[in-house]
Amino acid sequence: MQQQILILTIVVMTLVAYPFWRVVRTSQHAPQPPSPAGRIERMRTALLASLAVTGLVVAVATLRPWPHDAHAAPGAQIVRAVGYQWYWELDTEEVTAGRPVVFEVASADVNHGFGVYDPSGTILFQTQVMPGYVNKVKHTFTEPGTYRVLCLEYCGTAHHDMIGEFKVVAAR
Ligand SMILES: [Cu+2]
Repeated sequence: MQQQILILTIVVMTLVAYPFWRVVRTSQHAPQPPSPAGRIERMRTALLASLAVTGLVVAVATLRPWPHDAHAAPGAQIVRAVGYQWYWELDTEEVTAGRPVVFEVASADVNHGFGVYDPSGTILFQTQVMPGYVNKVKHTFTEPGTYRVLCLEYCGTAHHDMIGEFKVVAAR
């Protein structure tokens, strides 16, 4: 499903970008009046181009460890989690550090957000929890401890109470 969404996103982005590209291409063919501010224009163009390249590089670099590319690697631990108003049900209470964990997350009722926090309360990753979908997110825990799952999508009166827990234990 995520693969199809990615392909759809790229296709739609291409369709949206095409008219802009056409306008830019067409405007370059129009005769340019001699401009005293030509140097500034060139600098502006260079700045915009460098910003675009920087943005692309940063986006690709930060998405490289793509957490949603959660194909079950050999040796991965699978944790199935279901969100309910207002609690989490995890089919595993303990995972092992140093081996990838694939969380398969679903909802029994409304939209929730599956946010995993380390023992110090720092969020590690999150994924959306939607009725009718199983979203996968992969993470390899390095530190043993008690981790918490908090709902990150307002889902009703006891949303704040929606806290789950699991343990990460050292590899034996
Ligand atoms: Cu919630």
